[in-house]
Amino acid sequence: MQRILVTGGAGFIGCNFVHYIMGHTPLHVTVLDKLTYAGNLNSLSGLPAERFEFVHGDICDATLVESLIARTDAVVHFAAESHNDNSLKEPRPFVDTNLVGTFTLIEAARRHGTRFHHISTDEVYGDLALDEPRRFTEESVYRPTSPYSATKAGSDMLVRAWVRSFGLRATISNCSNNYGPYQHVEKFIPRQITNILDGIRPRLYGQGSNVRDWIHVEDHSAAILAILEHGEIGETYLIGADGELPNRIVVEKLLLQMGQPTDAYDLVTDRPGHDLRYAIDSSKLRRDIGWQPRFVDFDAGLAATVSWYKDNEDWWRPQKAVTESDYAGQGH
Ligand code: NAD
Ligand code: TDX
Repeated sequence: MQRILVTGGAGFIGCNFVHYIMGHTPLHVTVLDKLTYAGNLNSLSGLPAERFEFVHGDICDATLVESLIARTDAVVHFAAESHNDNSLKEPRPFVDTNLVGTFTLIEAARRHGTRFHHISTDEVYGDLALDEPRRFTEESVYRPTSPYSATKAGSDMLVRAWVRSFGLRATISNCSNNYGPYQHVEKFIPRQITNILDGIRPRLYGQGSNVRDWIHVEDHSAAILAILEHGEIGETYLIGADGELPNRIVVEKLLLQMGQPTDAYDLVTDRPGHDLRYAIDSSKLRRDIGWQPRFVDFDAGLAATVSWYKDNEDWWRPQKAVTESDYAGQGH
């Protein structure tokens, strides 16, 4: 394997993965990204031209996808519409990119016999009760609840069918909530950090009791590379770092770290259909591939993330006002 195609490489997890690959392998990386509101070329600045190429385009463009896959050894597919709140407002782009885009990529990959890794989410499994001892495993039943998670579930099913029917050489990973640098300010943690920096009180949906299972984005990148190198074709791997926390606790930690009273937040209108709790059992990945998370101290990871947003206002500032005015329109 010498050349990889990374779709969605100008987004949050994609760009972190590209930086990880540059630092940990000799691979050549081509990024294919449409640069939607969520894509940012500044996240990829300074990469060595001899090992990195950026292509501005749509994963639904079959001709472009065909030409790129013809000259690549493996595809790592991140590109997606990724935000639940947007999917509740305007689902169409989710169907186009997450379903038709994935279909377009796997059609080309099967024609060329190209190794394919599909990036997905724990949200395909629906949600868990707060007091349920069970966590999601690779055997859990698919029960997506939002337009976002339904289209991600559909894309997983397409990949599985292409493996079985056409011999596509694919693996799938379903990861829990990521945090770290370069995450769009629409998402929970960067929204609250940049709100506090701007003197706006953090906004918790509902009662703030929903639980998310946090993993540092660099641990996600390491897991993807390990699966690409050592994963078994046709297999699904769940990625998680045992980082379950209620949203309210995360906001209290941020307020404390940023020198504010820990009750200086507001409860706002809940998200319709808001999933209660996600929790990942990543035993298979740890056992079969030998991966382990390195960022196990959440408070330290959060503090580093706060520092990153303080030091990189130029990166997030252009998106902040439009994101907040969009949220205001939704009562959030
Ligand atoms: P993101 O929204 O930050 O980035 C998505 C990227 O895809 C952007 O650069 C955007 O321009 C690009 N894109 C969108 N539509 C495209 C199209 N039609 N053609 C080409 N490029 C297109 O998303 P993210 O948070 O980095 O998520 C990346 C992947 O990881 C997604 O597949 C998501 O479902 C999955 N995932 C995310 C999380 C999380 O916590 N953020 C957790 C598990 C899985
Ligand atoms: O202002 C907010 N207040 C709030 O309480 C925002 C933006 C969110 N929330 C809550 C909703 C969720 O319970 O915080 C939690 C996290 O919200 P998001 O950042 O929107 O993430 P989530 O809906 O959990 O989905 C994320 O993880 C799984 C990613 O956006 C998905 O792409 C990924 O698949």
